[in-house]
Amino acid sequence: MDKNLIEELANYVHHAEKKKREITKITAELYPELSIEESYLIQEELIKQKLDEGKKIIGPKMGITSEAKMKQMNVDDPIYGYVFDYMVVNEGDSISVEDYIHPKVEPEIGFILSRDLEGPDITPLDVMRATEYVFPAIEIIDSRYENFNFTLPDVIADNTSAAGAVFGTTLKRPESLELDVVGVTLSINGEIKSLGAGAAVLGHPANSVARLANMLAKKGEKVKAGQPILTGGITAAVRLKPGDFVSAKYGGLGDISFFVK
Ligand code: OOG
Ligand code: MG
Repeated sequence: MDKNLIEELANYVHHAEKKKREITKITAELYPELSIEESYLIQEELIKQKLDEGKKIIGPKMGITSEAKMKQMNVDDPIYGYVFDYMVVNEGDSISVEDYIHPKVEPEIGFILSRDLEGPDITPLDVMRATEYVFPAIEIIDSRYENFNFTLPDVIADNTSAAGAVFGTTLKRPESLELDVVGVTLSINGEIKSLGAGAAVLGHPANSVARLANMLAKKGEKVKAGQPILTGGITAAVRLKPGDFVSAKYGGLGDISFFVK
């Protein structure tokens, strides 16, 4: 794929994010033959543009790791992207829908490693051994594509819809919980909108981190110690509107909440 085209397509999604205006997916007309490998090249260029603007990577995120997400988005393979500093929302704060295109939220389980993990043969056990803490999180996703409609290469090029993250402050040692049976409820204005358990994420969220390490190894990269890692939405994502009070409650991992203006 030509370097100019990679740049042009990265600009296309980057501009949509900045202008908060939805765009037609890349595979619709611009470049229907976009492959997975090419889409990660566009994502890399997009990340580089953000870094060049002084934005900082907070940590990696996995996406499409649960059946609920695969069904909702009509795509079927785990993918990764990056959460940046400007996306972080503090617990108890407010967000404004005007700062996004059509934001949705999804509950996730996060990991922080005490040492780097370098694929290609990382196992979930390696992940558990290298994990310092697990924590609860709510991811705010905001596909830049019309109606959240995309193919796998489209969403990879769009940094996997990354737009916001609320990191919960309950840090637990991984062996103190059975992460696969940690339950979560996601409520809007006190009404439960979705629920699930850690096992929804590839059987166990540690599998998601192992998968991330093994995917990054193809690029000669690793999962770094100290960065918060999002393992993917446990449930289908829920659309936000002004006036919403969002709260997620986790078995043994505390609660997270924030307001929407
Ligand atoms: C893509 C992002 C997926 C997850 O946790 O599955 C994701 C999307 O659904 O727009 O972050
Ligand atoms: Mg997510």
